[in-house]
Amino acid sequence: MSRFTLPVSIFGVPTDIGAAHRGASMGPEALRVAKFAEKIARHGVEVRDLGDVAGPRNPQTEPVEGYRHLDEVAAWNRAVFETSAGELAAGRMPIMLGGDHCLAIGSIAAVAAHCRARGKRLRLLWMDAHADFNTREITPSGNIHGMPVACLCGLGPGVLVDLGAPGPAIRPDQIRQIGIRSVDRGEKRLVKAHGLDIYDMRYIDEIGMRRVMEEVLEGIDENTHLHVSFDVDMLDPGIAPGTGTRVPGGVNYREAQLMMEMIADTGRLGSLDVVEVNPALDKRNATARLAVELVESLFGKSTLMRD
Ligand code: EXY
Ligand code: MN
Ligand code: MN
Ligand code: MN
Repeated sequence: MSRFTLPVSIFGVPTDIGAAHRGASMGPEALRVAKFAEKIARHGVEVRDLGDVAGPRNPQTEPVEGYRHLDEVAAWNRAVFETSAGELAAGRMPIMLGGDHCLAIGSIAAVAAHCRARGKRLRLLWMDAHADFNTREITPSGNIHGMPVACLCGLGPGVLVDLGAPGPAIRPDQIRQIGIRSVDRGEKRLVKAHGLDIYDMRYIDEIGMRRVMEEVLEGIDENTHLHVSFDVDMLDPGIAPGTGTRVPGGVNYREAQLMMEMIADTGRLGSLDVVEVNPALDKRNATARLAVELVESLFGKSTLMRD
């Protein structure tokens, strides 16, 4: 039986509104085809699929004052916020199936508000090839999926920063970024200025994933809510080709499994995003299937050997 007491609610967010490549809008269905809900349920968790939230179509327009599709991104994120907040209030664990990574602004703003109201400590594990810490002044693309961490830390437009409550949803010291290997020039300066804790691929190579995860999970206690924001481009493109922003030299299969297993061991997972699965770029749904397998490990799949 699972050690997790929280029942799970999954919901899809079928949009690529914050991304450069079209196709992440099909991510929720690809994950469902890979039996996301059914496979988690095997680990003794009560799972409900709420279906998809709705939002505006992708107008595919050029950036305006540094942001592409800002109004549409805000509308989708409001819908994500409402859904996540509702499930958290009902005592359930929200799992967002993206969609692109801009949607984590809404899901994490909801988690931050929930933690503040209950006096819980929030720790955000940001699994990604990218730091996602651009602002309109420094973005090379205007794509808002390159900006969610900055927005959550208060650097961004009011419609996104103030989504849950006025001001930043989270402080940099609550965040750990893992798998990073592509950071833009201006973005590098900004992450340093804000003291983000980045476990990049070089650090993972040098000290190994076990020690990285020990550091990442250090200080977690029974009052901690862990939010995992899993951008599948953290994974090496050789095992996860189905994503729009592939960067060579990513996390390998066993490293990824170990990350999930060590998080499962804490028993503190409170909410999850699985984003940037793009079936249009995938091979036989391999990336969605791998994502589901990794999420199974987050729910204790591989702990059987140790019981
Ligand atoms: N840093 C680049 C940009 O801001 O355009 C690429 C961002 C890709 C973001 C993907 C979702 O993690
Ligand atoms: Mn990302
Ligand atoms: Mn990424
Ligand atoms: Mn560090």
